[in-house]
Amino acid sequence: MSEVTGGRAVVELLKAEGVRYIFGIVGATFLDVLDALYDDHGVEYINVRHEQAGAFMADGLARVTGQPGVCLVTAGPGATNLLTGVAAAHVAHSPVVVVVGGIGLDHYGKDAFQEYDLVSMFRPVTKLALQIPRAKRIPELLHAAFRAAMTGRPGPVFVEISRDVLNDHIAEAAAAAPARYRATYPQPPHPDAIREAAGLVQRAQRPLLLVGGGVARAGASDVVVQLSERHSIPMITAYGRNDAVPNGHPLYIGPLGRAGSPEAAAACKRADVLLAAGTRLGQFTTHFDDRYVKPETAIIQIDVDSRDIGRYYSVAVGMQADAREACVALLEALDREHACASRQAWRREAETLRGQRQARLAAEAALDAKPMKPQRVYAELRRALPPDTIVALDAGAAPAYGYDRLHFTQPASFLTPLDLGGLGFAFPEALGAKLGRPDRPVLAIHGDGGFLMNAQELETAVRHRINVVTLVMNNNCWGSEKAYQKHFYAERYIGCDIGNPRYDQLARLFGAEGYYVDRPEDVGDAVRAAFGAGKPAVIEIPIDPDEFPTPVAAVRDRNKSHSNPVR
Ligand SMILES: Cc1ncc(C[n+]2csc(CCOP(=O)(O)OP(=O)(O)O)c2C)c(N)n1
Ligand SMILES: [Mg+2]
Repeated sequence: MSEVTGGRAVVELLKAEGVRYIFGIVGATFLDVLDALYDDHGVEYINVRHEQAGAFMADGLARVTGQPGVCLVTAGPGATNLLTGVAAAHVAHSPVVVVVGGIGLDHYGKDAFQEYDLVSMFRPVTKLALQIPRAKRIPELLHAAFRAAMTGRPGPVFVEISRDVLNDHIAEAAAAAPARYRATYPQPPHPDAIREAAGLVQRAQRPLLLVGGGVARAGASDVVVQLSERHSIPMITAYGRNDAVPNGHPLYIGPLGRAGSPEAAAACKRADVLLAAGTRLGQFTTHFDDRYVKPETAIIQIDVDSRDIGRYYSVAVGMQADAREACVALLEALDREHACASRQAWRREAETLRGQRQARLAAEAALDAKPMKPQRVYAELRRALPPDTIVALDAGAAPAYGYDRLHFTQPASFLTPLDLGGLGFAFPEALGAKLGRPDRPVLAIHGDGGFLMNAQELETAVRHRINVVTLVMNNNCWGSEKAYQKHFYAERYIGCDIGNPRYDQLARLFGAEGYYVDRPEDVGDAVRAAFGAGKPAVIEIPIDPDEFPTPVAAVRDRNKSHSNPVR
């Protein structure tokens, strides 16, 4: 029987999962995997300039495709550099699969060169972290990793394989198709839960759909829209999940949460039944208190993971199920047995709130301050961006205005750092997203501080021809944090002001395209030119350095809460 190296076996297993790209930086511990790619162009190694960016890329690809995003890096610093990106995947429930080439087997336990307990380091940010001790166990344990990453609520996994194990040989065997070793069908809801939920919705006077990332992941947006239309249930979205339903729909009010829309918050306060679909009701959506979600509101919570059902708010019905399966069943139950009232007054109320939001945002198109207000930048973007654009938004004050100001027409379009809130996320995330969806325009939105954290990936983008457009709103400061010192520390600014190169010029030095825009009427043209440039492009826009929203939560009690609504 013929044999293959452990490295080749890893490649075959990745290919059986449909993996097209692997992100990382070359290292001596996994050359047997790389060598297997030399003649095999089914998988491309995207050699990045910092492993953190590679992890964000894998996350971006996984978020827009639902497929595994794979990183392959070396032991020690190669792996530790990944941690922040893997944490981003963890909060986003992204199936990122980390493979680390480990040190030689003889050196484990000796504090050898680049030896760290990586399994322990990665355990808190993954669903499963393990070592593969022998070559013959590579198929079994990689299957375990993919099973964990891709089933239930997805998430990242970590696999360390010693260089000796990768170099060893195992019997050649065809890699099994995913359906042979893991569940590939979605989880249906319990019929009793559907009956109870349908009864509650039917009796409600002001039911409201709060739509989360689980809906987009389950491909349930269309069913949610049908539920909304057929049974007069207006829609709002969870924080950073604006793309879960088409924003142009007349029953969509806006996004709930910290930098979300006040109109969505008003609707949430009025709801008597909240149908929370595919959302864990996390901190940025709800603040974990009763400012939006009222104690008298009955909550129906649908989540594929029982861990978060009823965790922050007690529920009237807790339903563990795939969001699409649950919404289809609920729709059928409501259509069949529970003729809902037309709820004309509630529909009108929702439409009025939607109209108020649209008018508020439209008025920002008239802001003509120089340097520009970030709000005006978003008004121009709404006009210029193709409707199918994927947007990756960084942390920071200027990016955060986007939570309420960007419009989406389809799922898997809005990539945000979510509960990680990490800077430097958006540009590499956008690069991964573009590899996953080359057919769609992809835009990264950054402040000046966050962009320079991973700007080195301009070189990767140019070399691999990943044509993403990046917009940098430059206020020469760490604005989101400066806001605290402005409002609560009597403008005693420390650690907040920074200097920057001209980012349009920096982009050109890397071989990308660069634009500098300081007049609002030129934003649209620059965006269109950048998307047509045929290479990666950066647009720098100087913005008003004094425009920071007040950190609202902190105003209530500076000593108790330092949370910033726009971070
Ligand atoms: C990796 C990381 N380091 C630090 C922070 C804390 N932080 C949050 S927002 C922010 C300022 C961001 O500045 P910039 O990217 O220029 O955007 P701006 O707020 O100025 O619009 C900082 C330092 C963070 N969220 N992530
Ligand atoms: Mg800034």
